[in-house]
Amino acid sequence: MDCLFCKIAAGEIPSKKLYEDDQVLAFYDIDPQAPVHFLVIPKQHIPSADALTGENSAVVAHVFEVVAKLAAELGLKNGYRVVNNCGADGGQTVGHLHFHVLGGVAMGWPPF
Ligand code: IU
Repeated sequence: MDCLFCKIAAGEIPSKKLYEDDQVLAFYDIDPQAPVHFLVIPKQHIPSADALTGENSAVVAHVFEVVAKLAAELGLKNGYRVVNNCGADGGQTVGHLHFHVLGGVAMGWPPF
């Protein structure tokens, strides 16, 4: 399958890795939008949040456990934002489920 994040998960394309286990990989975003900006992806190819089902959604809970662990390790004591862009209107550009974690600055809301 020609999927960039599958290739990163498989180690075929290098990434600035933060954490890895059998289910997920976390790595720094190549185009950071905050002082701290990393992505957490399932290793399994799931195209987007729209493709989550009872069969494959357990990994999302694990993603959030890893987010909490990494945020603590990176010292994001004041909080952070977790973003999933889903589909064209959501701004998704890479067709493999991923969660952005942004921190190190106070963010506003709404985001547009
Ligand atoms: P999006 O939610 O699909 O728009 O986010 C894709 C992200 O993947 C985006 O922030 C890119 O900077 C990031 N990214 C990356 O970290 N490494 C890459 O090789 C490519 C995109 I292409």
